[in-house]
Amino acid sequence: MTVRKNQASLTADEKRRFVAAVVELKRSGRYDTFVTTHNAFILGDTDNGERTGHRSPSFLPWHRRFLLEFESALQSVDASVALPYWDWSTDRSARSSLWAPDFLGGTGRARDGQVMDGAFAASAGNWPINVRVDGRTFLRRQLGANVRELPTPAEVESVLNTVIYDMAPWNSASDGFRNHLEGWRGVNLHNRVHVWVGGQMATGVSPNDPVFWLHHAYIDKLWAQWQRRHPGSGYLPTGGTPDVVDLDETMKPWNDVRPSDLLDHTAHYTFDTD
Ligand code: CU1
Ligand code: CU1
Repeated sequence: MTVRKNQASLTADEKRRFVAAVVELKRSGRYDTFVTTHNAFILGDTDNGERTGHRSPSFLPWHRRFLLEFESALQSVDASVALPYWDWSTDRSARSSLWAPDFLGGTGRARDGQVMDGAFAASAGNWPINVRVDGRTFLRRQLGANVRELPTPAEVESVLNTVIYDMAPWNSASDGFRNHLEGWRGVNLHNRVHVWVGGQMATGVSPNDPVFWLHHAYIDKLWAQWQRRHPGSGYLPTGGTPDVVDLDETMKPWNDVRPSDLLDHTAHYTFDTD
């Protein structure tokens, strides 16, 4: 069984294996298919059709499935690898070991935001940005430049205490746990972290930055914590709602999985805190 660990407690060998598996997916071309899928579902989310990946109730199950596919791809390279999670509420500094050269590398240089160290620096030759929103082919970050502070543990607590999963109008204007976690309303957890990292992370092609997976692994963990705290609350809406994915409707692009299939993460993996 896959155990997802806090990235701060990974051994040097676990970090090395994770980075090597990510780089191998990039080399083989599989990595960029994930970036393309994510960007399509950012764009698709803003047209008049069904909202699936973002600004909708299925934000959490959509990303749970997306992460499962990525983790499975990593494990096809190295069966010992699991997705780590980044608890940005406690590990909240640009000097964290997360950003060290032996793991994800650090912030970008002042001139153009180019990441200069670690395996994902342009100079290391492993990490061309092929799926991009502009002409820049290098990984960029501006840690803490666009928003100063990452969410605090008290802010996380306040969101975990929200009782109702989601509510009409089931979008970025909704009250409820999903939208407060996603960040369009209230204290803003998920969106703020994307902006704090900056560079590609602040765009639809955010999976170009490997920290995307560690950020979403923590968002996924917060969903599991919320479920445990509110056993009487569940995924909403349960049925008959236009333009969003109801509990038993299938999600694009997979079309073989429903939110109701993804409510129990322990069918696939556990967290080191479970
Ligand atoms: Cu996303
Ligand atoms: Cu995200």
